[in-house]
Amino acid sequence: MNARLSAACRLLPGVVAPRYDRARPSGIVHIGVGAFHKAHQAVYTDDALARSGGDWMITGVSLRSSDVADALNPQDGLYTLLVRGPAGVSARVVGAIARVLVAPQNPAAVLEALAAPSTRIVSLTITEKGYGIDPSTGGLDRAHPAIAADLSDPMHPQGAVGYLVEALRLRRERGLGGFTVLCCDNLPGNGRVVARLVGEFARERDPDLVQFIEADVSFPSTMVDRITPASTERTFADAQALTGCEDRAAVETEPFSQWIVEDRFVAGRPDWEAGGALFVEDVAPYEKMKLRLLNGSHSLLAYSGFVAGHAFVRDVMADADLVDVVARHMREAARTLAPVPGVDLDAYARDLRERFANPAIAHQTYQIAMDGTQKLPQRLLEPAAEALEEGLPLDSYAFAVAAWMRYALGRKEDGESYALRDPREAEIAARVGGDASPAAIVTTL
Ligand code: CS2
Repeated sequence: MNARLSAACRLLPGVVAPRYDRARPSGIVHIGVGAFHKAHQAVYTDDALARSGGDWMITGVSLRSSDVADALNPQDGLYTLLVRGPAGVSARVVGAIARVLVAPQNPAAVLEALAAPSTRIVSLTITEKGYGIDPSTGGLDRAHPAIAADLSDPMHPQGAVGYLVEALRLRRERGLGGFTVLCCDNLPGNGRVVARLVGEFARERDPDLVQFIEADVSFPSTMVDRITPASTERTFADAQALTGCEDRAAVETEPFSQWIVEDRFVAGRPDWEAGGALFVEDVAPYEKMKLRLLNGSHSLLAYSGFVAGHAFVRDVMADADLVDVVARHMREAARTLAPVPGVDLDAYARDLRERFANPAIAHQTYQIAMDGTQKLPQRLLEPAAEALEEGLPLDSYAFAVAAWMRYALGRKEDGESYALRDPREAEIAARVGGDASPAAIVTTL
């Protein structure tokens, strides 16, 4: 039997692994250490540490489950990154994550990590629903479970915004500076969104804290992109075969990777250019392009593909009818965009279709279909509203939203039911549960 991956496990010859000093302090606390973080920001940080060093190891935080910590901590934070392209698979071991803390098990350790003098960046991938955004105002949703709990007991936070504000209060009390908050979720103006939530939450607590945040904390927006399916037993088996070490924390992803970041860091940052990150003044045009062309088409093909019986994105891309629908959507969505610096949108759309069709990546339509109520507004409804205003065709948005509505019924053609996996699932089920007609479903949703 192979030894478990750790600093002590002997890797097969040729496997790239960290050679920098992993005992250096953590400059980054990352909240939401899922597969996407491990295939994206942690890899850029691994590259930065390898090229330029610095005190930029990552302390991971899980706000809910202990699964990632249980897999990564026994491996000294090491894991295999499998990159699957049409031509084959490659493996490398990533070392940027020092350890993972589980907030419900040890909330004090999480606050101490966030308030540590060495912490200079707090990054987040907690998905759209993790923030507590009121969709009608863009501000704080006081009815969001974590926001409500944290407003009533702010010194014992449970959610990301509550943790950020309590950590900043501690830093100010201790005479420390602030940190950069780096939201890496697929939300338009993601930095601004989080700045507003943190500001509104802090105002409830202490006006002086608001001043401290305005002066000492920055919230750059970012566009992040790398298709990362959930790991499976096959991921773990392939990682072991390629590295020689058993790895229960391996992740797999595509060759493509993109990170565009606004360069506003109050306390420095790693040399993420080493991994190919691009630093710009204004990330908005790139963000819109990605949300509308990639994520909008993804949602369209996930709902229509799932209800048509396709398990994976690549299967949808092999369905001649749906491929045309996806191509049309990209064309229509591109018409809502202003020119994007340095990007040829036709080539971008063509590359996207190639990425979706990657035969080596098994990306479940059901994974992308998750949390539709949190994703549709920025992916489909905003561009649709703009298209309406401009007199552009609406067919593609209508089709995509109709596919979501069909999906939201929660049962397949043969009657088999499935969970929507959406924070508003109960509300949706209560509305469309009966024998409603299509017209009634459209009205109610
Ligand atoms: C996908 C994204 O699951 C989803 O909703 O659209 O996770 C997508 O794969 C990434 O944004 C790609 O960068």
